Amino acid sequence: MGYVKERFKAVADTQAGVIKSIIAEHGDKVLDKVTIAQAYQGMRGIPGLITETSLLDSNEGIRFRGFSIPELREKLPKVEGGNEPLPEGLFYLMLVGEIPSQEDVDHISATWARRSHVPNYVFDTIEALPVSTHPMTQFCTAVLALQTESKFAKAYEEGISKKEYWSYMYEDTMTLIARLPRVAAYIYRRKYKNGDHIQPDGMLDWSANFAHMMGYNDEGFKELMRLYLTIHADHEGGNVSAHATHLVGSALSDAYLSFTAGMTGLAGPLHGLANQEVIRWIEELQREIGSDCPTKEQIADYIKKTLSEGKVVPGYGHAVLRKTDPRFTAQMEFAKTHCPDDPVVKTVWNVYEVAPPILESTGKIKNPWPNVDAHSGALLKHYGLVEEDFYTVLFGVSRALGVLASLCWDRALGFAIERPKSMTTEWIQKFVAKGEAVAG
Ligand code: HAX
Repeated sequence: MGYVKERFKAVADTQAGVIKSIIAEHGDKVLDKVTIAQAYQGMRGIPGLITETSLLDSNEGIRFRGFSIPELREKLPKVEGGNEPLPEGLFYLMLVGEIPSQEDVDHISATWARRSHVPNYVFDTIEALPVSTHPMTQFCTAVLALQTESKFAKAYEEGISKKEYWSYMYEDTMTLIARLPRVAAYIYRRKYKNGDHIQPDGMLDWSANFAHMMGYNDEGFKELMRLYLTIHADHEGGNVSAHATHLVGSALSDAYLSFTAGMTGLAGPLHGLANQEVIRWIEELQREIGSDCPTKEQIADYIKKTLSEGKVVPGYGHAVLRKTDPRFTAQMEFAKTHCPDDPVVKTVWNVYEVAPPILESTGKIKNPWPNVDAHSGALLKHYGLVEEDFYTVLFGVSRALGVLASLCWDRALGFAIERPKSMTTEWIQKFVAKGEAVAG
């Protein structure tokens, strides 16, 4: 067993003991009430999930094992001469609960490089789809094709004890994460670069190798990838991609099946596809105004037009956050250092100045501030990655770190199959009429 796996098992065993006594001593304590409005409106704010890897505060933003994004940028190991955190380090932190050493991060980089070989039939499966297929559909299909490699599924079929589930889930997690950049880069080169593929470079870290296989060797882009793949990794457990992965995993579906479920959710425009939508919205704005750098007045008019057409302003709003997303701020800081004069970046910053008061004035949008997706496209475009329908795949590669680390935790803690209670409107009507619960 590798030493990271051993460390994970040791902390998970301790945590399992803590949870056991919490349930024994406090299991019948009530966390919150659930209103009828919450049941109808996306279960917003109902505390009903345990996710150990990160926690979201609506005003402060995400913390990974207690560390904010600025703290991670400072404390996580970096490549020599680099300024941005290595996502390998964040994965270790989410799994083990401590900031890793440089040696730990190098160990994970090397493990992922060693496991990154993708079987040819996965590429054949991708090739069976029309090139025009959306990259997220190609990505989900490829992950499903990889499922034939699942160690968990094989072991389960052969018959294993519940106590061993975590070990096979861990192995699948490490292999799947190792292979995702190769799969994603293959889809990128297939769709946009005439199938002119680039072989991996096992000496590079996970993000730099991904950039290299997509065909980007600029050091600034590699740094962007390290930051991007770190900040998109996790956003506690209730968001669609994390929850879908966790839900499907609770049926003991393996890492490949569970992660595919998360990715089909990430592909929705109200979730991960918003990064593609933001850049399209900005380009439409530029086209309509006939300028690369529309004025704040022109942007304001365009936002009002978008709202009057009954559309959302992509990149703004959030189900939980009520302030500017710190993932937006981290990208803004990166842009200030690397590309402050880029016209798309400047437009993103101008939208940031103009949009919140307009969105707030509608009186119904609960969070008028930008989310993670409002900035990412402008940075990618700056480095030449202009194919915006690929952006959600990048998000998906990063999201694997959080949702798969969480799946390892789910199996190590022996979490139960998820099965909340649903009701019909007739049930609600009877409940309201009687003023008390009616047996379902
Ligand atoms: N533009 C226009 N209207 C918006 C809006 C926006 N950016 N954000 C919210 N609203 C509207 C909602 O559509 C809703 O309208 P109706 O009452 O007519 O249905 C109303 O304001 C109240 O919504 P809310 O309670 O503030 O927000 P929700 O929790 O329902 O939804 C969303 C959160 C993120 C889905 C929403 O803000 C949105 O659609 N934003 C634009 C898309 C986007 O950026 N998504 C990415 C979110 C981050 C993420 O998951 N990234 O992966």
